[in-house]
Amino acid sequence: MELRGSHRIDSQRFALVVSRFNEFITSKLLSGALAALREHGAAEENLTVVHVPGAFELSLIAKKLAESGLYDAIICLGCVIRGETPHFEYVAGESARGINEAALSTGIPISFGVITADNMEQARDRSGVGENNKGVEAALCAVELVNLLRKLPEH
Ligand code: INI
Repeated sequence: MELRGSHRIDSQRFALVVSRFNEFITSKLLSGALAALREHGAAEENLTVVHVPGAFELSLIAKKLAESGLYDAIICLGCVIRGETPHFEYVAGESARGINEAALSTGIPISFGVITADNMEQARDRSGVGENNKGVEAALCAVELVNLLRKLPEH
């Protein structure tokens, strides 16, 4: 047996949590993610966008949204830049840890669309138009996991 999740969207509901810190970059992640979801069939009423201050706050809100039972997947979007962040390791590390913990404890896919870059140039490169956009990647990852979970054998 081989199982794969497709990128087809029918009635799946998504919440996107996006941080304001480095908004110049995160706004591009958000538009990339929304465009990808719409392209694959998402209806407007099934898309919710929630804004948080920074990448550190993504996981708490993602967890609350996952626990609500209103969403099939959560997409977290943020940008942490090493050059401008003395506590880079804490913010980036805790953001990743918290997001994964929220996914594991709720059983709801929560994708990690957080750029962790050494400088602004790298961050720009990862938030471009099309596939070079971490928001697009995180959105498609969430769709794939929702569809894969639907196929997993029940136990
Ligand atoms: N938050 C980010 O999303 N990216 C950063 O680069 C960043 N820097 O540079 O510090 C950042 N800090 C804020 C952090 O996410 C929290 O909002 C803050 O510490 C309050 O909890």
